[in-house]
Amino acid sequence: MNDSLTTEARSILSELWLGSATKPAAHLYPHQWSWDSAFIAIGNRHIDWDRAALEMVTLFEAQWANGMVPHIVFSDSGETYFPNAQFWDVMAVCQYPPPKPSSGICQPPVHATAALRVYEARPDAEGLRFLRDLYPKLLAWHDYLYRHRCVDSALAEIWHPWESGMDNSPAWDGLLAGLEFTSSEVPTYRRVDTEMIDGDDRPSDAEYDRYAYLVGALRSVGYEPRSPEHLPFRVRDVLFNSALARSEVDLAEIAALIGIDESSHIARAIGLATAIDQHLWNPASNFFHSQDANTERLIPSRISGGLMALLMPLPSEQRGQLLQTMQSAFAVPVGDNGLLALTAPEDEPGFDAVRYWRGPAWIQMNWLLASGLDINGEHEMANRVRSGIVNIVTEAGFHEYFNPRTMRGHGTDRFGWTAALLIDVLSTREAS
Ligand code: 9WN
Repeated sequence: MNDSLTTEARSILSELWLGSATKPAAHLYPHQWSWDSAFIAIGNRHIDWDRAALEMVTLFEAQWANGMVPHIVFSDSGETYFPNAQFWDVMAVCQYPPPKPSSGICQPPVHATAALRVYEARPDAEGLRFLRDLYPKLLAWHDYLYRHRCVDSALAEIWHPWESGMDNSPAWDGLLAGLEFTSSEVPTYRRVDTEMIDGDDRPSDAEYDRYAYLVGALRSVGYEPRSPEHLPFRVRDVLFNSALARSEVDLAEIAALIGIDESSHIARAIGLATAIDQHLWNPASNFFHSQDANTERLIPSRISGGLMALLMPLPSEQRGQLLQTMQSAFAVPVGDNGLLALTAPEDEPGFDAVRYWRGPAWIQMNWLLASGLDINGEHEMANRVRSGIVNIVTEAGFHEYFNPRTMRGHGTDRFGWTAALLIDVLSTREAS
């Protein structure tokens, strides 16, 4: 293993440890985030198994009565973040107040995948106990998504760009521009992110107005809308649904390990994969696109979330077409035999090489991509993506995201999942 890189990654993860969970970054993200915790646990399992397990357990202690796992669980670090717990106000507006102060939305369901990986690092009685305790909670989380988010479709909907994890992706531009609201409908707020890092790396104020408006709309219905009319933003996202399909496959494996019939999980995974193929594949662009659930139209933007359909095995012709799009539009060579996928192609309307989610390469997206390539038997390409991850972190440090053309890091530094997934890539490479 590359010792100095691993030592640095370890010290980042220990700096970010909050006592029972990990914050994604000092100052900019001072609480626990849902999908960050899953990726951080995947890294921590190699260096501190107890922390990896506790990370997941802590996240699920914040699970809502309806099964939702909130995207932020607020810590009492006293640090400033917008939107804070008061802004979400979940304790006051939810029908069943959540167990801990949290946000009122969710993030991509990568948790069963993380739980299985954590177990694999400790496949003994302790590991099985961890799975046995978490299984009913993972099941309730997935049930929530089918019950509340699969509205008139086999595919789950997201109700806020933050739920995609790819917050200001160019894919959401058209929908956000089409929102109709008056300034009095935007709750009062003050951004703090741009006081900490370069505003050129972050979403614009106009986008933040829309994010705040959408939180206000969800808050006004206690975060449990009864009908689509209460939802100005409804998207059937490729990454979100592909992560859910993969998590169902992993939940099936977890079920089998603890002696529970896994067949319902397999059926759900196949149902999702079929729906992704039927509804989100566009043969004209040879790509998977997210769908506006209000109009049932595919969103024209090509973003790296579309590559995550690889998290389920694809038929060979479609796989070949998707990989061709990936290589021609997304892939950038990174150091010795490495490559990384951009979050959007350079000729995509709205592309920006440094603004987050509008072009730069993210480590967790590339880690998911490498997993998907392996699942589809494309091991050589998967290894190139993993080399890209190691090469860019070696060159540029542990940033939140990177411009692979300049080999420079952007956003915040000493970032949690960058450190964790670097450890995972180096450890699994060494083991194989
Ligand atoms: C809002 C924590 C999170 C990530 C998201 C990323 C960013 C938050 C923000 O940071 O979002 O959730 O304030 O910008 O977009 O994917 O989970 O790292």
